[in-house]
Amino acid sequence: MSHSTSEATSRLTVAQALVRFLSAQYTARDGERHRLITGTWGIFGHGNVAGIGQALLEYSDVMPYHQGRNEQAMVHAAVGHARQLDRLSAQAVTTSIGPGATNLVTGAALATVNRLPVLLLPGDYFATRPADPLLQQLEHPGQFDMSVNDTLRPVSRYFDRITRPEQLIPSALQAMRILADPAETGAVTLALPQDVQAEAYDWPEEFFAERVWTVRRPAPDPAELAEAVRAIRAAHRPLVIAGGGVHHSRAEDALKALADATGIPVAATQAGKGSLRHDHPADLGGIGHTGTAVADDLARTADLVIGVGTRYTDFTTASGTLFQNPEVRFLNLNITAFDAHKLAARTVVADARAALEALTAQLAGFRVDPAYEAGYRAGKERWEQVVEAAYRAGDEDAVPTQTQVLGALDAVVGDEDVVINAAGSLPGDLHKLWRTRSRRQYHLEYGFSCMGYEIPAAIGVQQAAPDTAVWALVGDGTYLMMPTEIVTAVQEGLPVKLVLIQNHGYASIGGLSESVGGERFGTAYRYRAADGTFSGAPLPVDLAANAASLGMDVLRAKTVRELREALATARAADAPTCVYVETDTSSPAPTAPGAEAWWDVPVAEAATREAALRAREDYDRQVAGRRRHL
Ligand SMILES: Cc1ncc(C[n+]2csc(CCOP(=O)(O)OP(=O)(O)O)c2C)c(N)n1
Ligand SMILES: [Mg+2]
Repeated sequence: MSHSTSEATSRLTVAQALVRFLSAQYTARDGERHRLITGTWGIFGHGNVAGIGQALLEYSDVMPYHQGRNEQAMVHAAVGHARQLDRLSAQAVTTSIGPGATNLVTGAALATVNRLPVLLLPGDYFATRPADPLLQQLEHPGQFDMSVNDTLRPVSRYFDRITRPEQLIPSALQAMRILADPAETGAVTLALPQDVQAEAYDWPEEFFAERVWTVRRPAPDPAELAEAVRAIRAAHRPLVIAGGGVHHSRAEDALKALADATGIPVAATQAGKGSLRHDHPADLGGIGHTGTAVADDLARTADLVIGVGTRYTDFTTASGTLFQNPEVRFLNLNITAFDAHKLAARTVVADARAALEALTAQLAGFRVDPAYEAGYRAGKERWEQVVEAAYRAGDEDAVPTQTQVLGALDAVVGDEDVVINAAGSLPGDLHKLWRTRSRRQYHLEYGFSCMGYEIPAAIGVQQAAPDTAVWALVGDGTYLMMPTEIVTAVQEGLPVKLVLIQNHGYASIGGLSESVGGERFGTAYRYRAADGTFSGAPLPVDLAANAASLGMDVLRAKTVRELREALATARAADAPTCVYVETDTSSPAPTAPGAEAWWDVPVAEAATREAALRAREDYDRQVAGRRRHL
């Protein structure tokens, strides 16, 4: 930036300067340039209507505006968008003061947990404080500089409050740095006091110049790489765990090259599934609590676990019980040192693609034992039979089970279709069963597993991939939590597809409750019965009619046959379309394969009820299997 006193300036409000600045930011990776902020979501109130709102109007030719219905949902849409675009682009979200701002907290946490960029622009109380308290202001008598926006601090990777115009320049630059940093990214918050938003200032012209932020690919350190190569060459039963970092880095081809050359098998976390195509001979599908039998069996006996871009959540490690080989060691390739060091691993702190390419080059001549390879290939074939059995529909005129819904969807999707889900019983079923055909097809938000993510995320993905079929899979509980953005899809003419599965409550938490001695307490959507429990008839809600009332085309499918037809119609539709299906939950035999590995949900250590006492005995047995990897 020039420091000459005669530099050109523009007199703009802080809000105008921010919007104009954001419209000139770009990322670059692998020789391609992308708009960093492709659009701004907004819900207006007194805290942003005259500042940011006026600025978005003034700059609507360079900054697209999207209208949302719920602030949390706008963040979900932005997160879905950023994920689809490999974090090379993001969206901004502006809100009013008070409730509009606090509605961001859940979305911000989701973004930060999943390492996905979003720029949050909540309004804030007057910096000049002429008439406190203003509408919706929380007064803290002992901490006068506090506002409800401070709730965003712990869930943001960067937070600043712009209390003077000139503060915007360094802060906006820092905000872009974090958004574009593959190791640091997440929710970035610039809280904007409403008087400051409207204040004019003479901005140096250079502030608005096009700026390109390199999304770097740090190469592995040679010493770390040499250690990694030595460890792999010495391993007898190596296993790769592919995490979300593989996708973010676009490292799928590099991973495939490693698997092709070495025969090392690849299991995937929820975020990493699809790193290899499902039919690649080294792809073992999901790992951990919701993993496949072949992946979890290998994990139990692996002597070297190679984590690539994974955070090792409790689902992946089966709460510390999965890796049972007494000799097991870990080697982690990760762009963040924090994650690389988990499980006392050997580390390669680097970009996933750069690290995988370097490893493959240096592993020339190495291949796993043929017996090991033949063993996991046989296990993979056995698991494919499990998937077939879960998908198969015996009677086309019967009410489908949930796994038959997935089977019908599997038959209708194209290779590039995107399937979105976040919470309920679907994440487990999908992790075990879904046959992922392309790198961005499997879109599971499981870092925060937030009910309500799916529909708004589908909008954000559809904006990023206009010609792709985008499916949001939601349970009835999830639908009831956040159906609001259907209206946004209708308004924008985005042909998102919704598969709405009605099973009258929480199949997921109901099953979990039963297994931990909770006797399904509070997990069914039923009338309160005479004995005071929710064990009456299912509630008479008609979610299909609800979706139709919000403007969706709705297809009700009562049988497997009708479901197939409805899914095919939805896939071809050019308007937002909902396929509504009530699933058969009456069959005592579960249609989804059971868990292959444990998950730690602590059970009551003291109870009067038999179910809890029995569950605790099992719990104590499981805990005894936990290992500490040092
Ligand atoms: C916002 C939010 N609140 C609570 C939970 C805990 N939770 C996980 S799954 C679930 C029930 C989901 O019900 P539904 O969407 O009907 O799916 P189903 O379990 O029936 O498959 C709940 C309450 C969550 N994940 N997210
Ligand atoms: Mg349900």
